[in-house]
Amino acid sequence: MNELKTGGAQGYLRIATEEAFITADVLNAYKRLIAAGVDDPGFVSLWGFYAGSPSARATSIVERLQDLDERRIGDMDAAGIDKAIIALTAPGTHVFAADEARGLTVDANDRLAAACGRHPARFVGMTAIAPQDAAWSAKEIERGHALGFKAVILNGHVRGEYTDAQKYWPIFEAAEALNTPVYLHPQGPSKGLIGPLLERGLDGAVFGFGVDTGLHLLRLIVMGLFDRFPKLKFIVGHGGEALPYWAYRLDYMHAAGLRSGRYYFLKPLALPISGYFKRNIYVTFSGMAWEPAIQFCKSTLGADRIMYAMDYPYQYQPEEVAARDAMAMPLEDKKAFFQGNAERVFGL
Ligand code: 1DF
Ligand code: MN
Repeated sequence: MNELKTGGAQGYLRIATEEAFITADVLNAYKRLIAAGVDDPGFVSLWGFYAGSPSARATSIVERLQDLDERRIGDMDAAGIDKAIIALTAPGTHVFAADEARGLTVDANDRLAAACGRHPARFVGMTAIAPQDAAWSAKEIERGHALGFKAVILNGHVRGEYTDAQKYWPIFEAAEALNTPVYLHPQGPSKGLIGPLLERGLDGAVFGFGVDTGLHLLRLIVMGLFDRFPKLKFIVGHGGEALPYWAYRLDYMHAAGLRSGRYYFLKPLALPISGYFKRNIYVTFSGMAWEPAIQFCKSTLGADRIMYAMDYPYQYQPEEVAARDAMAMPLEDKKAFFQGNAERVFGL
């Protein structure tokens, strides 16, 4: 295996688009929430592990999440990552009451902006929000944009509520107006969804994250989010959280459901469900270093809609970078995957 280097000798720079960090304050607030017995089993499963386990996986990830300087850049250098697009880790501040969430969110954004200022060639930030307060979040998206952030991180459901409720739509209105993409990132499944997943240890990144996030995005689509905001850009990780593979059946059965009047509350959409994947949605391959899945999305969505991500520090595997360098793909498409699409979609 060739040594991985930054600098683009392979014909493209590598931009990693779903990279995570945490502040000490958010980490401590997670610990307090768990100690207080919060009734959110997905959150308790996830952060009860990372903030509480003595395992090497948990301790090394929590250490790396908190570093926005030499350690992270050293890891990027060792894996040949030129640029990291960094966001507050899941579930962000979505789990807190609104006032606490606002304060932690501002501080996290300020710290990330300072880190991007220290390492402007290596780090790009996403704006964290507190969707509990959508009007405030719309303003924070504007502030983040002014700070130089290139996307908004939406860390999944909001204390069990999905963001297709109209009260959340000021967030999407602001993102569309600034032409800044919304990255819909997983967290533990909502309390209403998690039961049978948690029983078998399937609630986390192994499967439950994708179930919850794919469901969330589908809810937004069928509620007409992208008809209301036709220029809104969404990014979804992990190969599209399985939805591209489902596209045919989603289109067929959604149309059949509409035609038959089975669901009185569903309104017709301007496009089939898969149409939004070709107009509004971009897919990254965080945690999905698997060429057949990447080639499938390239052939069904297009070479201009798929992007590289590592999911640092949760899946820091330099050999996965090398495997994707080696994909059977024309250099032009590989460059789009690793670099060009991220530059265009995030507006770097
Ligand atoms: C995990 C995976 C955690 C991802 C994450 O954030 C995360 C994990 C809390 O393995 O527990 O972002 N991921 O995106 O796959
Ligand atoms: Mn992630």
